[in-house]
Amino acid sequence: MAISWYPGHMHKANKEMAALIKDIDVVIEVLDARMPQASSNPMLKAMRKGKPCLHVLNKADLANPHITREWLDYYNAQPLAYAATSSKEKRLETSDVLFLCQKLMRKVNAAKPVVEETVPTNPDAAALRAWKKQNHKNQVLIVGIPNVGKSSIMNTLLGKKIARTGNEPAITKGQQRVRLNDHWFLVDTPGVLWPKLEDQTAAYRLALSGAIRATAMESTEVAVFAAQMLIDQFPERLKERYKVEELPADSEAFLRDLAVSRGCVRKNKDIDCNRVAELIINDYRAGRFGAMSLERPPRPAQSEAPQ
Ligand SMILES: Nc1nc2c(ncn2[C@@H]2O[C@H](COP(=O)(O)OP(=O)(O)OP(=O)(O)O)[C@@H](O)[C@H]2O)c(=O)[nH]1
Ligand SMILES: [Mg+2]
Repeated sequence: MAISWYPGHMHKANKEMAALIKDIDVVIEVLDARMPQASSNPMLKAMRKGKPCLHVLNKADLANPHITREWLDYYNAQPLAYAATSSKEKRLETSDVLFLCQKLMRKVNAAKPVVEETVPTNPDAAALRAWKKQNHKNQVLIVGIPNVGKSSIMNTLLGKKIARTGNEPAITKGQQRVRLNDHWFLVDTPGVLWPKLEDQTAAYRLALSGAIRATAMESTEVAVFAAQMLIDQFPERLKERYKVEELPADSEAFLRDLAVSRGCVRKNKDIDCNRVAELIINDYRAGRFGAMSLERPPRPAQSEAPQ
């Protein structure tokens, strides 16, 4: 079954974000550190064009730190962008975010053509302009896919629990604007996906991460995807977690064996496919296979590679 989840509330949230973005100074794009590419929303990318962006690789505790470093270098090399990590153990610091946002705004201003200020002849207009300049509040928009940790980051930055968080997608229902300090405001937004998830491998990664509502995916298919990915890329972690000596090459055979060994069997001895699917999906989401990254940043084209 092709995975797709774009309910009405996301369409509405996207429209509201598009309307707001012109008044935004910096966009914080929260990404899943295990899968920054799959969790980067192409619609948001198009929407924020020209706006400086701080890419936050969240849930870094669940990703391979060496690969996360590669992603940081990848984003830091992009124009009008910086990157930072945030994890359960080491949350993003407010001072770091303010420092990076200010650096981004200086970059934007440096890139702007110098325009001679026209002196308004009307003294009221001059006063209004000066007042507006003095009282301009910078706004940071926090965006990202569902369940990636946007509201958790906002709460950390504010030092108190203002936004509701939870381990399921679509917890945040509407925009929430709060004051960070005298000069900066933060706007939390509902998690959004895009109408068609063209890359279905990426869609399965998103489903496995918890970005897709359970009713919009077939958990048994996501479990088969997870098992195959673990057999192919992390076989030792899989053996260690479930205490098995040998792995079958086939993910469905693996899940059948796992169901039997973990008691995911009905009274009539049939395998309880949903229970075993939940088991492996929850183990992945909780990081019980250890920290693992599913994606590496794209390599620079041959001609751009350093000699
Ligand atoms: N392991 C880990 N979990 C995290 C981290 N940050 C947030 N979480 C968990 O991720 C889940 C989702 O967090 P939220 O902050 O509600 O995510 P959100 O992006 O606001 O979600 P929506 O509002 O539903 O789009 C919660 O269970 C958090 O505890 C992190 O750095 N590491
Ligand atoms: Mg939220």
